[in-house]
Amino acid sequence: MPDAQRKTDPARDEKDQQLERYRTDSSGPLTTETGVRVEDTDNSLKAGERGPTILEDFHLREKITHFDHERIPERVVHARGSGAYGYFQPYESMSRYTCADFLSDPSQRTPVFVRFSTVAGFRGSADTVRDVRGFATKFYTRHGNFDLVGNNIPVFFIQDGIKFPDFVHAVKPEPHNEIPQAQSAHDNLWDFVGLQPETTHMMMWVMSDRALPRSYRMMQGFGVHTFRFVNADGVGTFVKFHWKPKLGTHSLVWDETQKIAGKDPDYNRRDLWEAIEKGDYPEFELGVQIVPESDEFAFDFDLLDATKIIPEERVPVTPIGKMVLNRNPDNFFAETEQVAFCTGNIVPGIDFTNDPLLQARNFSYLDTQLIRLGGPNFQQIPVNRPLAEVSNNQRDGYNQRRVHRGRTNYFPNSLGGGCPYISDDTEGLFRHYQERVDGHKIRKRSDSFQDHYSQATLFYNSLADWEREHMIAAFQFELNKCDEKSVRERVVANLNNVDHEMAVRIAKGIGVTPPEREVKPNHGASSPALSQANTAMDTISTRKIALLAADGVDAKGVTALREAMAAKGATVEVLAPTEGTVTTSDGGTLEVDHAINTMASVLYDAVVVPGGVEGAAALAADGLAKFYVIEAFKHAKPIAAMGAGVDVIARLPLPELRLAGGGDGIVTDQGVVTHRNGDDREFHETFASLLARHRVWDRDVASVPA
Ligand code: HDE
Repeated sequence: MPDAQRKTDPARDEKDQQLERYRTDSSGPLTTETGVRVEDTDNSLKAGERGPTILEDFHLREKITHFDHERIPERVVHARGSGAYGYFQPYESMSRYTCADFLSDPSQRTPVFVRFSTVAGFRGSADTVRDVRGFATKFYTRHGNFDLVGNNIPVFFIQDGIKFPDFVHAVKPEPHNEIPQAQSAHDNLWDFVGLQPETTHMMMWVMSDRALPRSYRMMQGFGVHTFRFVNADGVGTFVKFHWKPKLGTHSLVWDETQKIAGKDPDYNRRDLWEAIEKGDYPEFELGVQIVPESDEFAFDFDLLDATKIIPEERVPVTPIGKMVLNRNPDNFFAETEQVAFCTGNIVPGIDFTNDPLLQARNFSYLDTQLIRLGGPNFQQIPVNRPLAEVSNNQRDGYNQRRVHRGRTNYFPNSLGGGCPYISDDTEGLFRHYQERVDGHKIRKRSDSFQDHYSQATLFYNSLADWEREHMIAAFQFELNKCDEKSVRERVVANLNNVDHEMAVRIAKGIGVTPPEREVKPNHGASSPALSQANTAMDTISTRKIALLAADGVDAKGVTALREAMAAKGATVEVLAPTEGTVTTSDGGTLEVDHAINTMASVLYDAVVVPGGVEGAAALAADGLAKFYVIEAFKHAKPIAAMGAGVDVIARLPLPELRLAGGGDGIVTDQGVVTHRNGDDREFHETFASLLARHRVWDRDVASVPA
């Protein structure tokens, strides 16, 4: 929403209104930070026109000093990210399980800020690397901020937070030469993985397509840990949080991600920003898996072990509300960079469990903000400020923005009227869940955390054939990047515990002797909910289609396709040799959206070759245009061709395809839909249904050059 419009919009939520107090626009004459107007900001104060600069130049000193201090330390993990505001609204009251206010009233909207991120790369690294994605949500509830700091993968690399520095050191660039950037494909990571079998389940997910999301709007989110709901009677229930994207969970392919990293390193960031600017607001449904405390030991894994999921077939995910992201931040640094998520930020009705990963996180996030944001007052930064009233005796410190009045800053006091006081009012009061704890102090992993393989096998068994192929190729790619043979061997030996046949295939692709024997038979169980083949595939909303055009293009077919796709929420962009317009076969003009060489097929979900004899002939002679189609084919994207555009496809070095001839109607083969008459509703529907399925996985792409 444009700024001016937003300021007058009555629907602005409370967080937006609160932020309004801090927004500032550039206006008026240029001044120093102390409000003194300056006459010149291009020339420093010098002793003579060609003389030395004088120390007295307060404007120069202030300007340069401020600039010198513009950077803050980037996040030690999740440095690269993008954020947006929105709201959360529950479907019905959850008061049976939790007294959380923001889950109690279906008419209540709670403002949120969400930050999506990659983990390993530095702040300026590319978006489309193979990595877990962070999915952190700050709910500005009436009873304080609740931060649900999750990932797009439901399990984690390690079981105990004390291993986190080791894991992060291993995955980050190697310390001697700071190579490679934002890549897990290097010796150190796989050395750690091979020696630390608890990473196995998570590594299966990271090698799957989950680590290559098409969009932040098309990935799931998970709280990962088992949390606790606590109701007004103090009764606790275990919960796992799930976010499900309305647009389905879809991924890119590996070759594509690597190319996008060069063509558009901001791919996911841009996608999120543009969708919100256009009014295509990303939507996610929040669901919970609810486990009564009496079932704490009913599973063959430990609920406190963050390397495990609760299969959805065992405990279904109950949808409890939806989140809509509808506003981009005004300033990246002020909001997205300075937002401070802390797992310790919980509200009445929600509590922790003894998951040792979660317990360590509760320490780490607060600690990291102190160094990152320069002291203990970071909750006063506008994006972090709660909407709930804040009142306590915490005082002073770097960047204190409050002007506390009065003479008392201690509790109890009588001189300050006893304020702030502890109230008897139970509304919005946080009470710790009264869990009985009894044990010896001991540094030991529970035996119930020792099975590192059953769920890795479950995940493998649950994948569709194409997902397995992608995962095996990913293991091979990453391990082939490891120079040390012993590292590759150890990883293969470990994977043999997951599935023998898989380990043999991976070994064969990385120059390692395949394991001879199966360690234990694959248990054969699967969980369909884990496969992306079973995600929502009923919409093409916000998908981007590249339409290649040259002078002589058939305008009628283009317009009809464009309108049909727009009606379903997708966008068709016209790419031509230059910006401006192309001449259509009927003598008109067609606006060009982008010069073909500034984009690439990897930045689109599908490619269309339109009709028009002259236009098609020009495309057939244009190497760049031809490459769009070949590459889209390689990446399993739907392709459509109309009229003479079909002849362009026919001449490309693609596997044998059935294409529409003169007398044929619509012909679809391997996701390539062709029709001699493009202006046809059924043709559009066929193309749209291919696009809704995201990719055409049963296509033969191995021999296609790209
Ligand atoms: Fe984090 N993690 N983490 N993490 N994490 C951080 O906090 C940490 C873990 C996650 O957009 C840091 O503010 C430890 C699991 C997200 O600002 C730091 C452990 C999950 C974000 C930190 C974990 C996450 C972070 C770095 C193991 C998914 C980005 C900067 C005990 C459930 C939040 C910061 C944002 C960020 C520590 C494990 C998700 C250092 C010690 C498990 C989404 O505090």
